[in-house]
Amino acid sequence: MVNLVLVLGDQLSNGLSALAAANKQTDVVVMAEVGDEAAYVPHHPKKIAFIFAAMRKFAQRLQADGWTVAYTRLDDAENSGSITGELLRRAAEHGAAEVHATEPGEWRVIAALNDAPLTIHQHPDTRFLASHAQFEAWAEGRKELRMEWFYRDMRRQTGLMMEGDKPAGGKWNYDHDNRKAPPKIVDFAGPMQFTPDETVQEVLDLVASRFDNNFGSLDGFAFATDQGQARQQLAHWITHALPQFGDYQDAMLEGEDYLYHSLISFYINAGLLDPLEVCQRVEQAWKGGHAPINAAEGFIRQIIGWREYMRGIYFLEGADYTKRNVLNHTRDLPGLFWGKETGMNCVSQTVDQTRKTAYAHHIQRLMVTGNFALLAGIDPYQVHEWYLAVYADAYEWVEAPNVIGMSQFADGGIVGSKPYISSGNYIAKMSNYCKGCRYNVKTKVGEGACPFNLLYWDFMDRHRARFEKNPRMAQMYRTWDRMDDDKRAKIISEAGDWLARMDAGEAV
Ligand code: FAD
Ligand code: DLZ
Ligand code: SF4
Repeated sequence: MVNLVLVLGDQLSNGLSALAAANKQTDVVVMAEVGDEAAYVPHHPKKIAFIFAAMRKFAQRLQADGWTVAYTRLDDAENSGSITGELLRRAAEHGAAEVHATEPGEWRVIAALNDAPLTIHQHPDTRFLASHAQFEAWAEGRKELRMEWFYRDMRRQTGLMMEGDKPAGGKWNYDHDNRKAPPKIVDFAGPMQFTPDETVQEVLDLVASRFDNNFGSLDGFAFATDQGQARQQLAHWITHALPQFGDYQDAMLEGEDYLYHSLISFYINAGLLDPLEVCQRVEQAWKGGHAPINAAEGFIRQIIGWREYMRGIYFLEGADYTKRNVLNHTRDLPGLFWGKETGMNCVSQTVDQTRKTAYAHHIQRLMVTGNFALLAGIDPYQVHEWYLAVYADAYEWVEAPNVIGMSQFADGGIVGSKPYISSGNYIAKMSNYCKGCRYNVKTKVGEGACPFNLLYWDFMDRHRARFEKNPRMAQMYRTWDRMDDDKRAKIISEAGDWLARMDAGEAV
């Protein structure tokens, strides 16, 4: 009996549960580059190129390892254009009875597999530390699902940076030491650059010819595209940047796209790196005295804490999560997210970097573009689709809770206890963007006022009923109330005018 084994573009892992459930001698692995997956949002060309190149190389590896692989290229004449279409076609071709799949990371694809007229076994995705049942049990009966408590359980479960049942160094969390303003000089040259080999070059030509109209540049593609290269990037980053990672985790510097960040989310999320192994390597570096505790703990928390927690929330909350909009924000996503000119240097730098690299680090995503979208009242579903499209590490299970939850507060406070909003002050403190800006961050209202300053108070005022009782926001409402009436009215009126000009397509 022949069965099929489905391997999706973000499931490029040796120990994948679908492969473990199959028989190498008799079964056929199905991998397919399909129009549906390439177009459910207008993905950045670098993201598509990365996924297709990594898929092709993973298929080659499986074949070398003795598997039979039925691989569909995007431009194959028989390509049906969808994952289920390809499964049906291959099932008929090989007379296959059933399909082994690993549960996809998106409700849309899970539903498509459930609805297909085939017997498809969706095995749990064991590349994560916490199963759905485990996360549900953790969430059960809690009033608030705070990441910190979940993270501590993950530390205990993995034993990472633990001394018996106590956290190494006596504290669970060293975040306090991870908020330094940007350094004068960044002594890390950034991620490794991998020259495209023949497989990658072929994909680049395909993507250039088919996805030329998508937002994003394909120029200078130098991502790792297989497990060996991804491991090299990890080792390179541990050697050269991990020691500084903690200190400057939240900093932003014009012209420094990467600072001390690891740039491994592309690889972990596609399956080329194993998250636990990554954390063990970082723990070893700390134990060997190569990196300070705040760097190692800060990094490990992102992976076994935030990453796992976000996935838990996505699957706990269900398929309607991306449609949540508790703040009733309805403004259309303005053109400046797609590169239209704006005088806001922080936004323009972040969007342009995104266009060039398909990457921005956490604080750029949260406190520049995300903060702006939230303050401006943009429809969170449109914001979600933008993030899903433009970042090479974006798959819905991780992107949606970060955007709908953490960044846009559209889930009403499941992920965050208060909205991540700030005036221009935060950006001025954590970056040098304001120096090159048309606006003045110190100006709160009137000529040249930083839009983040105007929009911040406008947001606070619009959402007073919801937030004024939030103890973490009460102080800001007191500050607002201390301003005289004229000033408050002027801020509201200028914010409205500024937004109207943006909506009308002016280069604000
Ligand atoms: P580093 O800063 O070096 O961090 C190390 C690793 O920790 C990352 O590789 C990632 O695996 C993990 N990590 C850190 N923060 C998070 C987080 N909040 N959620 C999940 N994992 C985390 N991350 C994605 O992987 N895909 C997304 O689509 C995505 N969308 C985001 C959207 C918004 C609005 C925000 C605020 C954050 C988003 N993140 C997303 C989280 C974070 O920005 C990226 O994981 C990180 O920037 C990736 O770059 P890096 O590998 O250099 O990370
Ligand atoms: C993101 C993506 C893209 C662009 N293309 C493909 C593809 O052609 N074939 C495929 O198997 N997977 C692709 N992916 C990844 C899927 O969209 C991803 O597996 C689902 O969204 C579930 O996370
Ligand atoms: Fe951004 Fe305001 Fe600073 Fe300009 S002044 S870079 S808009 S925070």
